Amino acid sequence: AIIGRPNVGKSTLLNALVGKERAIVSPVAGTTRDAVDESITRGGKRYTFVDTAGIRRKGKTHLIAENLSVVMARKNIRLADVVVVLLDATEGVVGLDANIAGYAHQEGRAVVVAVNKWDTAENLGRRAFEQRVRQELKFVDYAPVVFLSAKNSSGLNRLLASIDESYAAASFRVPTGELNRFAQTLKLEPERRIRYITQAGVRPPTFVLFTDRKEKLHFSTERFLINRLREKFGFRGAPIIIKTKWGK
Ligand SMILES: Nc1nc2c(ncn2[C@@H]2O[C@H](COP(=O)(O)OP(=O)(O)OP(=O)(O)O)[C@@H](O)[C@H]2O)c(=O)[nH]1
Ligand SMILES: [Mg+2]
Repeated sequence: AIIGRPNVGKSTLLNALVGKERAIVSPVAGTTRDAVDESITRGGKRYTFVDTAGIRRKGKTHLIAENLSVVMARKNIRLADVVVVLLDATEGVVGLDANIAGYAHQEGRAVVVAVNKWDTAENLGRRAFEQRVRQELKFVDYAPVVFLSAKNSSGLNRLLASIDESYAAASFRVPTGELNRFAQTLKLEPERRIRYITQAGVRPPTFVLFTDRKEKLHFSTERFLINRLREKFGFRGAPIIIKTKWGK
């Protein structure tokens, strides 16, 4: 699913990926109302791309916590194997982009951050822009960042490669024996031992940790563990979920 604010170029990207004018493109924000999908086969793999309505800011009323665009986007996010969070290079990274990345993270999806309209912003420099992305989109620090121009169909191979990579990472399973040998080398908190760890699921990669203390893992300990798992096993593009259990 391609998600993002209105007018960042989601429909243009869908059309570029499928090689035809499937979705309506216009400079008016809010053009796409209903999700449009189209499939292609490439390198023996089938991809179904979903172009979604732009996510708008919450309305002024506080009674309705989420507007319809958010509800619809969340649904498309949940149904997707990989979420492409599309940014507009000409506008930089804004608060709403961070919210949108947050939805993808909360739903446990594999994520790729794609910076569109790079044809008009190349002078900004990739490294500097990626730094902005890292600063503003903290939730998805695991996501690869790619630069593209949907209008010129450039950067699409790199995007597809990142989509593949993130999906593979989200689907990766660490064998239990290897995982436990690795876990025994970690020092979590003083006087807290990992008795046993197992990967209970994929998409998203979910680990269940049995420890000897009847207490939730401290947030920083969880971060530490996630970082070590990433260092050792990759999982680029995928969130990692840790569940803690105790007892024998
Ligand atoms: N320069 C440049 N303009 C682009 C690019 N991609 C899209 N645009 C322009 O951005 C405007 C919005 O494009 P759309 O594809 O309709 O954007 P959208 O995200 O689908 O918008 P909504 O459906 O309203 O949410 C159009 O005028 C496009 O021509 C790009 O890579 N470079
Ligand atoms: Mg659109």
